[in-house]
Amino acid sequence: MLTRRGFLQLSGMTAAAATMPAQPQAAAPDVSIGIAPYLVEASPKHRFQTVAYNGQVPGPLLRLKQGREVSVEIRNRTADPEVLHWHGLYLPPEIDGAMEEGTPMIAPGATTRYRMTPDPAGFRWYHTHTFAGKDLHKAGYGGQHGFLLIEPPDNPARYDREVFLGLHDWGGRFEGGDDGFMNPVYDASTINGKMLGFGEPVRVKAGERVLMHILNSSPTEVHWIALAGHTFQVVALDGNDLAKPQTLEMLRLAPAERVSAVVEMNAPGIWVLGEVRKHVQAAGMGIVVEYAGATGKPKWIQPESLVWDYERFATPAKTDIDHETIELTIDSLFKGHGAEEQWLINGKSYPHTDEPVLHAGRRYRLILKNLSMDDHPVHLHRHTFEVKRIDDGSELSGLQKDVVLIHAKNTTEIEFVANHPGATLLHCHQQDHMDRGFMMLFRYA
Ligand SMILES: [Cu+2]
Repeated sequence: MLTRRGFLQLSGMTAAAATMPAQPQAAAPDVSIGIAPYLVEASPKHRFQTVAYNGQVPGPLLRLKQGREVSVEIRNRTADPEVLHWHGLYLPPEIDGAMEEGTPMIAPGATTRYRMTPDPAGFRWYHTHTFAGKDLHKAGYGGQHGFLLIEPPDNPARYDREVFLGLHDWGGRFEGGDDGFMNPVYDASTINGKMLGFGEPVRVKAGERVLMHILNSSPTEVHWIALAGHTFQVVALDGNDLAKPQTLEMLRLAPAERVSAVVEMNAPGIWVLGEVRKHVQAAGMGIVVEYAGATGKPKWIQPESLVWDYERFATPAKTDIDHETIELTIDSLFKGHGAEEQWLINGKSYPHTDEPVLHAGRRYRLILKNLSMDDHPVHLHRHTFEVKRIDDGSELSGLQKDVVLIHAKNTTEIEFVANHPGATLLHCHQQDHMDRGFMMLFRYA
Protein backbone atom coordinates (compact mmCIF):
# COMPACT_ATOMS: atom_id res chain seq x y z
CA MET A 1 0.00 0.00 0.00
CA LEU A 2 1.29 3.45 -0.81
CA THR A 3 1.06 6.24 1.69
CA ARG A 4 0.17 9.64 0.27
CA ARG A 5 3.77 10.76 0.80
CA GLY A 6 5.13 7.68 -0.95
CA PHE A 7 2.72 8.18 -3.81
CA LEU A 8 3.77 11.79 -4.29
CA GLN A 9 7.44 10.79 -4.29
CA LEU A 10 6.78 8.03 -6.81
CA SER A 11 4.67 10.13 -9.13
CA GLY A 12 7.17 12.98 -8.80
CA MET A 13 9.97 10.66 -9.87
CA THR A 14 8.02 9.39 -12.82
CA ALA A 15 7.16 12.88 -13.99
CA ALA A 16 10.77 13.98 -13.60
CA ALA A 17 12.06 11.00 -15.54
CA ALA A 18 9.62 11.61 -18.33
CA THR A 19 9.72 15.34 -18.79
CA MET A 20 12.50 17.03 -16.79
CA PRO A 21 16.26 16.82 -16.35
CA ALA A 22 17.27 14.65 -13.38
CA GLN A 23 18.63 17.67 -11.43
CA PRO A 24 16.31 20.62 -11.94
CA GLN A 25 18.19 23.94 -11.71
CA ALA A 26 17.58 25.82 -8.45
CA ALA A 27 16.50 29.43 -8.87
CA ALA A 28 19.37 31.92 -8.50
CA PRO A 29 19.60 33.15 -4.90
CA ASP A 30 18.70 36.78 -4.15
CA VAL A 31 21.96 37.19 -2.21
CA SER A 32 25.01 35.29 -3.41
CA ILE A 33 28.30 35.53 -1.51
CA GLY A 34 31.50 33.71 -2.42
CA ILE A 35 34.26 33.64 0.20
CA ALA A 36 37.70 33.23 -1.35
CA PRO A 37 41.34 34.27 -0.99
CA TYR A 38 42.00 37.76 -2.32
CA LEU A 39 44.92 40.14 -2.65
CA VAL A 40 44.08 43.64 -1.44
CA GLU A 41 46.12 46.34 -3.12
CA ALA A 42 45.86 49.34 -0.80
CA SER A 43 48.62 50.98 -2.84
CA PRO A 44 51.19 49.49 -5.24
CA LYS A 45 53.51 49.16 -2.22
CA HIS A 46 50.90 47.87 0.22
CA ARG A 47 49.46 44.50 -0.73
CA PHE A 48 47.74 42.20 1.71
CA GLN A 49 46.91 38.56 1.09
CA THR A 50 43.52 38.07 2.71
CA VAL A 51 40.05 36.65 2.19
CA ALA A 52 37.20 38.65 0.66
CA TYR A 53 33.54 38.46 -0.40
CA ASN A 54 32.94 38.18 -4.17
CA GLY A 55 36.50 39.26 -4.96
CA GLN A 56 36.26 42.80 -3.66
CA VAL A 57 36.93 44.84 -0.50
CA PRO A 58 34.57 45.92 0.91
CA GLY A 59 32.24 43.15 -0.28
CA PRO A 60 29.28 43.94 -2.55
CA LEU A 61 26.83 46.59 -1.35
CA LEU A 62 23.62 44.73 -0.55
CA ARG A 63 20.35 46.62 -0.76
CA LEU A 64 17.45 44.69 0.68
CA LYS A 65 13.88 45.64 1.46
CA GLN A 66 12.76 45.58 5.06
CA GLY A 67 10.47 42.63 5.70
CA ARG A 68 10.86 41.10 2.23
CA GLU A 69 12.24 37.57 2.57
CA VAL A 70 15.28 36.75 0.43
CA SER A 71 17.20 33.57 -0.37
CA VAL A 72 20.87 33.58 0.61
CA GLU A 73 23.69 31.41 -0.69
CA ILE A 74 27.19 31.50 0.84
CA ARG A 75 30.02 29.50 -0.74
CA ASN A 76 33.18 28.94 1.27
CA ARG A 77 36.12 28.58 -1.13
CA THR A 78 38.80 28.87 1.54
CA ALA A 79 40.69 26.28 3.59
CA ASP A 80 39.07 27.38 6.88
CA PRO A 81 35.55 27.05 8.30
CA GLU A 82 33.63 30.31 7.88
CA VAL A 83 30.55 32.01 9.24
CA LEU A 84 28.88 35.24 8.04
CA HIS A 85 27.28 37.53 10.61
CA TRP A 86 24.50 39.96 9.69
CA HIS A 87 25.35 42.85 12.00
CA GLY A 88 22.40 44.80 13.40
CA LEU A 89 19.65 42.46 12.15
CA TYR A 90 16.95 40.60 14.07
CA LEU A 91 17.61 37.10 12.77
CA PRO A 92 17.17 33.70 14.42
CA PRO A 93 20.37 32.41 16.07
CA GLU A 94 20.61 29.60 13.51
CA ILE A 95 21.42 32.14 10.77
CA ASP A 96 22.55 35.25 12.69
CA GLY A 97 26.11 34.15 12.01
CA ALA A 98 27.83 33.40 15.31
CA MET A 99 28.73 29.81 16.09
CA GLU A 100 28.40 30.62 19.80
CA GLU A 101 24.67 31.23 19.23
CA GLY A 102 24.29 28.07 17.17
CA THR A 103 24.86 29.08 13.55
CA PRO A 104 26.65 26.16 11.87
CA MET A 105 30.08 26.93 10.45
CA ILE A 106 30.44 26.57 6.67
CA ALA A 107 33.09 23.89 6.10
CA PRO A 108 35.91 24.54 3.59
CA GLY A 109 34.50 23.98 0.11
CA ALA A 110 30.90 23.83 1.36
CA THR A 111 27.91 26.00 0.45
CA THR A 112 25.12 27.03 2.78
CA ARG A 113 21.65 28.20 1.78
CA TYR A 114 18.86 29.73 3.80
CA ARG A 115 16.12 32.32 3.68
CA MET A 116 16.10 35.47 5.80
CA THR A 117 13.83 38.43 6.37
CA PRO A 118 15.84 41.67 6.68
CA ASP A 119 14.82 43.82 9.65
CA PRO A 120 15.15 46.52 10.97
CA ALA A 121 15.56 49.16 8.24
CA GLY A 122 18.81 51.12 8.22
CA PHE A 123 22.52 50.98 7.48
CA ARG A 124 23.73 47.53 8.58
CA TRP A 125 26.70 45.42 7.53
CA TYR A 126 27.93 41.88 7.26
CA HIS A 127 31.24 40.35 8.27
CA THR A 128 32.96 37.15 9.30
CA HIS A 129 32.68 36.05 12.94
CA THR A 130 35.66 33.72 13.28
CA PHE A 131 38.69 33.54 15.56
CA ALA A 132 41.97 35.17 14.48
CA GLY A 133 44.36 34.73 17.38
CA LYS A 134 47.77 36.02 16.29
CA ASP A 135 47.05 35.89 12.55
CA LEU A 136 46.59 39.48 11.37
CA HIS A 137 45.18 38.34 8.02
CA LYS A 138 42.27 36.38 9.42
CA ALA A 139 38.78 37.06 10.77
CA GLY A 140 38.16 40.78 11.44
CA TYR A 141 41.71 41.65 10.41
CA GLY A 142 41.02 40.57 6.85
CA GLY A 143 38.76 41.72 4.06
CA GLN A 144 35.50 40.00 4.96
CA HIS A 145 33.14 42.93 5.47
CA GLY A 146 30.50 44.60 3.35
CA PHE A 147 27.76 47.25 3.45
CA LEU A 148 24.12 46.30 3.86
CA LEU A 149 21.34 48.83 3.46
CA ILE A 150 17.89 47.70 4.50
CA GLU A 151 15.41 50.06 2.94
CA PRO A 152 12.10 50.84 4.61
CA PRO A 153 8.94 50.43 2.51
CA ASP A 154 8.91 54.19 1.83
CA ASN A 155 12.37 55.68 1.51
CA PRO A 156 12.03 59.47 1.63
CA ALA A 157 15.49 59.91 -0.06
CA ARG A 158 16.26 63.41 1.17
CA TYR A 159 19.54 63.50 -0.74
CA ASP A 160 20.95 63.66 -4.27
CA ARG A 161 23.69 61.08 -3.98
CA GLU A 162 24.53 58.20 -1.68
CA VAL A 163 28.13 57.24 -0.84
CA PHE A 164 29.36 54.27 1.21
CA LEU A 165 32.74 54.53 2.96
CA GLY A 166 34.42 51.72 4.89
CA LEU A 167 37.38 52.33 7.23
CA HIS A 168 39.86 49.51 7.77
CA ASP A 169 43.37 48.79 9.08
CA TRP A 170 45.63 46.14 7.56
CA GLY A 171 48.67 43.97 8.11
CA GLY A 172 51.22 44.72 10.80
CA ARG A 173 52.22 42.83 13.91
CA PHE A 174 51.55 42.60 17.61
CA GLU A 175 53.72 44.93 19.69
CA GLY A 176 53.98 45.61 23.40
CA GLY A 177 52.29 48.90 24.26
CA ASP A 178 52.84 51.31 27.17
CA ASP A 179 50.29 49.31 29.10
CA GLY A 180 52.45 46.19 28.77
CA PHE A 181 49.77 44.54 26.60
CA MET A 182 50.39 43.17 23.12
CA ASN A 183 48.41 45.26 20.62
CA PRO A 184 48.19 45.11 16.83
CA VAL A 185 50.17 47.83 15.03
CA TYR A 186 49.11 48.15 11.40
CA ASP A 187 50.99 48.66 8.13
CA ALA A 188 48.25 50.56 6.30
CA SER A 189 44.87 52.20 6.81
CA THR A 190 42.31 52.54 4.06
CA ILE A 191 38.92 53.82 2.99
CA ASN A 192 37.13 51.34 0.72
CA GLY A 193 40.30 49.25 0.51
CA LYS A 194 42.56 52.03 -0.82
CA MET A 195 45.08 54.34 0.82
CA LEU A 196 44.64 58.09 0.35
CA GLY A 197 45.50 59.04 -3.21
CA PHE A 198 45.28 55.50 -4.63
CA GLY A 199 41.53 54.98 -5.02
CA GLU A 200 38.88 56.67 -7.13
CA PRO A 201 37.77 60.01 -5.66
CA VAL A 202 34.21 60.61 -4.46
CA ARG A 203 32.87 62.76 -7.30
CA VAL A 204 30.27 65.37 -6.39
CA LYS A 205 28.63 68.47 -7.81
CA ALA A 206 28.18 71.87 -6.16
CA GLY A 207 24.78 72.17 -4.50
CA GLU A 208 24.28 68.44 -3.98
CA ARG A 209 23.22 66.87 -0.72
CA VAL A 210 25.33 63.73 -0.35
CA LEU A 211 24.30 61.07 2.14
CA MET A 212 27.46 59.40 3.44
CA HIS A 213 27.16 56.02 5.10
CA ILE A 214 30.42 55.45 6.98
CA LEU A 215 31.35 52.11 8.54
CA ASN A 216 34.33 51.45 10.76
CA SER A 217 35.23 47.84 9.99
CA SER A 218 38.63 48.14 11.67
CA PRO A 219 39.44 45.05 13.69
CA THR A 220 40.59 47.09 16.69
CA GLU A 221 40.91 50.84 16.08
CA VAL A 222 38.63 53.78 16.86
CA HIS A 223 38.73 56.31 14.01
CA TRP A 224 38.10 60.04 13.81
CA ILE A 225 36.90 61.42 10.49
CA ALA A 226 36.55 64.94 9.06
CA LEU A 227 35.89 66.33 5.59
CA ALA A 228 37.94 69.48 5.07
CA GLY A 229 35.82 72.53 4.27
CA HIS A 230 32.53 70.79 5.17
CA THR A 231 30.36 69.70 8.07
CA PHE A 232 28.40 66.51 8.64
CA GLN A 233 24.71 66.61 9.39
CA VAL A 234 24.50 63.33 11.30
CA VAL A 235 21.10 61.73 10.68
CA ALA A 236 21.63 58.18 12.01
CA LEU A 237 23.97 56.22 14.27
CA ASP A 238 24.41 52.48 13.65
CA GLY A 239 21.71 52.90 11.01
CA ASN A 240 19.06 54.11 13.46
CA ASP A 241 17.55 57.52 12.72
CA LEU A 242 18.16 60.27 15.25
CA ALA A 243 15.23 62.26 16.58
CA LYS A 244 17.15 65.42 15.76
CA PRO A 245 20.05 65.58 13.25
CA GLN A 246 23.28 67.03 14.67
CA THR A 247 25.74 69.15 12.69
CA LEU A 248 29.35 68.26 13.47
CA GLU A 249 32.81 68.90 12.07
CA MET A 250 34.11 65.53 13.11
CA LEU A 251 32.92 61.97 13.59
CA ARG A 252 34.19 59.29 15.91
CA LEU A 253 33.57 55.67 14.96
CA ALA A 254 34.51 52.77 17.20
CA PRO A 255 34.99 49.38 15.55
CA ALA A 256 31.66 48.20 14.03
CA GLU A 257 29.94 51.57 14.50
CA ARG A 258 28.25 53.35 11.61
CA VAL A 259 27.47 57.00 11.03
CA SER A 260 25.07 58.22 8.34
CA ALA A 261 25.44 61.92 7.60
CA VAL A 262 24.27 64.37 4.97
CA VAL A 263 26.96 66.69 3.59
CA GLU A 264 25.91 69.85 1.75
CA MET A 265 28.34 70.26 -1.10
CA ASN A 266 28.71 74.03 -0.82
CA ALA A 267 32.49 74.55 -1.04
CA PRO A 268 33.66 73.72 -4.59
CA GLY A 269 37.21 72.38 -4.72
CA ILE A 270 39.16 69.21 -4.14
CA TRP A 271 39.20 68.08 -0.52
CA VAL A 272 40.39 65.27 1.70
CA LEU A 273 37.96 63.26 3.78
CA GLY A 274 40.16 61.45 6.25
CA GLU A 275 41.38 60.48 9.69
CA VAL A 276 41.84 63.51 11.87
CA ARG A 277 44.97 62.15 13.58
CA LYS A 278 47.91 62.99 11.29
CA HIS A 279 49.76 59.69 11.67
CA VAL A 280 46.67 57.64 10.77
CA GLN A 281 45.94 59.78 7.71
CA ALA A 282 49.63 59.44 6.77
CA ALA A 283 49.16 55.66 7.03
CA GLY A 284 46.53 56.00 4.30
CA MET A 285 43.16 56.60 5.89
CA GLY A 286 41.63 59.17 3.58
CA ILE A 287 39.77 59.62 0.30
CA VAL A 288 39.63 62.56 -2.11
CA VAL A 289 36.31 64.36 -2.57
CA GLU A 290 36.30 66.09 -5.94
CA TYR A 291 33.78 68.64 -7.21
CA ALA A 292 33.00 68.50 -10.92
CA GLY A 293 35.22 71.00 -12.77
CA ALA A 294 37.56 71.64 -9.82
CA THR A 295 41.33 71.41 -10.29
CA GLY A 296 44.38 71.42 -8.02
CA LYS A 297 45.69 69.35 -5.16
CA PRO A 298 43.44 67.85 -2.50
CA LYS A 299 43.21 70.20 0.47
CA TRP A 300 43.16 69.20 4.15
CA ILE A 301 42.43 71.45 7.12
CA GLN A 302 43.77 70.07 10.39
CA PRO A 303 41.26 70.29 13.27
CA GLU A 304 42.81 71.15 16.61
CA SER A 305 41.27 68.58 18.88
CA LEU A 306 39.26 65.37 18.85
CA VAL A 307 35.63 65.98 19.76
CA TRP A 308 32.84 63.44 20.19
CA ASP A 309 30.01 63.14 22.64
CA TYR A 310 27.31 60.46 22.48
CA GLU A 311 25.10 62.49 24.80
CA ARG A 312 24.32 65.15 22.21
CA PHE A 313 22.45 62.55 20.14
CA ALA A 314 20.18 61.65 23.03
CA THR A 315 17.68 63.60 25.11
CA PRO A 316 17.37 63.63 28.91
CA ALA A 317 15.20 60.73 30.03
CA LYS A 318 11.85 61.91 31.37
CA THR A 319 10.72 58.71 32.96
CA ASP A 320 12.37 55.57 34.17
CA ILE A 321 10.83 52.57 32.41
CA ASP A 322 10.42 49.51 34.59
CA HIS A 323 13.32 47.14 34.00
CA GLU A 324 15.52 44.47 35.49
CA THR A 325 19.20 45.20 35.98
CA ILE A 326 22.17 43.04 35.00
CA GLU A 327 25.56 44.27 36.14
CA LEU A 328 28.57 43.26 34.04
CA THR A 329 32.05 44.13 35.27
CA ILE A 330 34.76 44.20 32.60
CA ASP A 331 38.38 43.69 33.53
CA SER A 332 41.58 42.21 32.18
CA LEU A 333 43.85 39.63 33.65
CA PHE A 334 47.38 40.85 33.07
CA LYS A 335 49.65 37.90 32.49
CA GLY A 336 52.98 39.71 32.40
CA HIS A 337 54.79 42.00 29.96
CA GLY A 338 54.68 40.71 26.41
CA ALA A 339 52.09 38.07 27.29
CA GLU A 340 48.52 38.07 26.03
CA GLU A 341 46.07 39.36 28.58
CA GLN A 342 42.77 37.63 29.18
CA TRP A 343 39.46 39.53 29.18
CA LEU A 344 36.97 38.93 31.94
CA ILE A 345 33.25 39.61 32.37
CA ASN A 346 32.29 39.29 36.01
CA GLY A 347 35.64 37.58 36.59
CA LYS A 348 35.19 34.94 33.87
CA SER A 349 36.35 34.54 30.27
CA TYR A 350 34.31 32.99 27.45
CA PRO A 351 33.34 30.11 27.30
CA HIS A 352 33.09 30.19 31.10
CA THR A 353 31.21 33.52 31.28
CA ASP A 354 27.77 33.77 32.94
CA GLU A 355 24.70 33.04 30.81
CA PRO A 356 21.93 35.28 32.16
CA VAL A 357 18.43 34.06 31.34
CA LEU A 358 16.11 36.61 29.73
CA HIS A 359 12.33 36.52 29.79
CA ALA A 360 10.69 37.46 26.50
CA GLY A 361 8.97 40.83 26.63
CA ARG A 362 10.90 42.15 29.62
CA ARG A 363 13.17 45.16 29.56
CA TYR A 364 16.75 44.82 30.79
CA ARG A 365 19.33 47.36 31.79
CA LEU A 366 22.96 46.32 31.37
CA ILE A 367 25.35 48.20 33.62
CA LEU A 368 28.68 47.84 31.86
CA LYS A 369 31.29 48.66 34.45
CA ASN A 370 34.66 48.99 32.72
CA LEU A 371 37.47 48.59 35.27
CA SER A 372 40.10 48.23 32.54
CA MET A 373 42.35 50.88 31.04
CA ASP A 374 41.02 50.29 27.51
CA ASP A 375 37.89 51.53 25.74
CA HIS A 376 35.74 48.68 24.38
CA PRO A 377 33.21 48.71 21.51
CA VAL A 378 30.56 46.41 23.00
CA HIS A 379 28.11 44.84 20.53
CA LEU A 380 24.82 43.10 21.30
CA HIS A 381 23.59 40.69 18.64
CA ARG A 382 19.99 40.36 17.36
CA HIS A 383 18.66 43.35 19.36
CA THR A 384 18.79 47.15 19.30
CA PHE A 385 19.57 48.85 22.60
CA GLU A 386 19.04 52.34 23.96
CA VAL A 387 21.98 54.20 25.50
CA LYS A 388 20.87 55.20 29.00
CA ARG A 389 23.98 56.67 30.60
CA ILE A 390 27.53 57.51 29.54
CA ASP A 391 30.17 57.73 32.26
CA ASP A 392 28.82 59.82 35.13
CA GLY A 393 26.31 61.69 32.97
CA SER A 394 22.59 61.99 33.48
CA GLU A 395 19.92 59.52 32.39
CA LEU A 396 19.37 59.51 28.60
CA SER A 397 16.77 58.36 26.10
CA GLY A 398 16.28 58.15 22.34
CA LEU A 399 19.72 57.00 21.19
CA GLN A 400 19.31 53.55 19.63
CA LYS A 401 22.44 51.56 18.79
CA ASP A 402 23.93 48.11 18.45
CA VAL A 403 27.51 49.03 19.43
CA VAL A 404 28.62 51.39 22.18
CA LEU A 405 32.16 52.38 23.08
CA ILE A 406 32.48 51.96 26.82
CA HIS A 407 35.21 54.24 28.09
CA ALA A 408 38.17 53.11 30.20
CA LYS A 409 37.57 53.24 33.95
CA ASN A 410 33.94 54.29 33.41
CA THR A 411 30.44 52.86 33.45
CA THR A 412 28.00 52.80 30.53
CA GLU A 413 24.36 51.78 30.86
CA ILE A 414 22.20 50.43 28.06
CA GLU A 415 18.67 49.03 27.90
CA PHE A 416 16.95 46.62 25.56
CA VAL A 417 13.69 44.74 25.37
CA ALA A 418 14.13 40.98 25.16
CA ASN A 419 11.99 40.63 22.03
CA HIS A 420 13.98 38.19 19.87
CA PRO A 421 14.04 34.80 21.64
CA GLY A 422 17.13 32.67 21.17
CA ALA A 423 20.77 32.66 22.18
CA THR A 424 22.17 36.18 21.98
CA LEU A 425 25.82 37.12 21.99
CA LEU A 426 27.31 40.17 23.68
CA HIS A 427 30.97 40.84 22.98
CA CYS A 428 33.71 43.35 22.50
CA HIS A 429 34.07 44.06 18.77
CA GLN A 430 37.82 44.43 19.10
CA GLN A 431 39.04 41.20 17.51
CA ASP A 432 41.89 40.60 19.96
CA HIS A 433 39.63 41.18 22.98
CA MET A 434 36.89 38.93 21.65
CA ASP A 435 39.48 36.25 20.86
CA ARG A 436 40.72 36.43 24.45
CA GLY A 437 37.47 35.90 26.26
CA PHE A 438 35.41 39.14 26.03
CA MET A 439 32.17 37.36 25.02
CA MET A 440 29.06 36.10 26.76
CA LEU A 441 25.70 34.63 25.84
CA PHE A 442 22.22 35.51 26.98
CA ARG A 443 19.65 32.72 26.90
CA TYR A 444 15.87 33.07 26.78
CA ALA A 445 13.78 31.22 29.32
CU1 LIG B 1 37.53 45.29 24.04
